[in-house]
Amino acid sequence: MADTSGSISIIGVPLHYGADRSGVDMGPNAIRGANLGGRLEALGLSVHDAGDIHVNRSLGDFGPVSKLKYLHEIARVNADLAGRVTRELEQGRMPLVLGGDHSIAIGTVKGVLQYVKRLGVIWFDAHTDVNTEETTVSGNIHGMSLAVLLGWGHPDLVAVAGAATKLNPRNVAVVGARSVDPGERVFLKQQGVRVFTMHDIDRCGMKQVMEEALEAVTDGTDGVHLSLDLDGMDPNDAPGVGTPVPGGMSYRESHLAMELLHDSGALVSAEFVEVNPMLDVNNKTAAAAVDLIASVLGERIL
Ligand code: HAR
Ligand code: MN
Ligand code: MN
Ligand code: MN
Repeated sequence: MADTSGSISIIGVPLHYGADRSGVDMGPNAIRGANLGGRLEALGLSVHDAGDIHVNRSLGDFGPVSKLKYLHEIARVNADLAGRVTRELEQGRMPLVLGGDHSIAIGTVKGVLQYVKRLGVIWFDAHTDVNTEETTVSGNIHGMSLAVLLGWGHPDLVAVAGAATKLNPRNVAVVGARSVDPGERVFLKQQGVRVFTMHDIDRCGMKQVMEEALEAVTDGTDGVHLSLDLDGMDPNDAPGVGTPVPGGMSYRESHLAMELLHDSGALVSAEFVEVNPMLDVNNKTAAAAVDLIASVLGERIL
């Protein structure tokens, strides 16, 4: 596997259809605008901005057409994204994907899986995103992306980058969960996905939780992807998200999680999603995203 540690490729995905709420499509530029490039260059990294994946902007006029809202455009954007992510890895660059809503994890992770076959995933989120067409109440695909990555969901989504391209549930760890739908609970148990809830973080602390999560995602894998939904953080620290849930991970806990993930040496790719500048307060959430990105890529206080 190529060493991508010194070279980063930023890929923006201005997609909001998976959340069916506008604003989150402006996430990539809000994160770039919070001095992302400068912070990464200060770490001695070589930064390449690959620009944005094209999203058809006019669909909003027609509204969602199926139970899974905007299924076709979401599948198309994710197929495009998967190809781009694979190419960046092949060229020796670490993909850093900026959302957009969390449905883009389908493209990012499937793109990484083309290159790193045995991949672990840390899913930092208030939610577990394992709904399917059968269990979803909202019809929003951002609540289904992890299920799709495990091979479950609408065939058009599972087919992105090939239906055989999927994660091993043993190597997936959700961190920060506090809003899980009844159908998701059943699915998580059946699949055997490790879920570290806020209760676990309260009781054992982030250090122990991350140690256990890292053990699961590095066991028999060749690399780890970070899928970080900003709503995993507490809404006081990250107010600019579409589906805030109280009682989340603090700014410091989130930082510690990033630092421990960096120190594992296993990170091969990352994505930061669900930043909605229209709901943000003084760009606090975009700035927090940049702080966490810098941390997971090696920034330290001293
Ligand atoms: N579980 C709910 C649903 O399926 C809420 C989805 C949460 N939204 C996200 N994903 N931001 O983490 O609609
Ligand atoms: Mn390029
Ligand atoms: Mn999510
Ligand atoms: Mn979420």
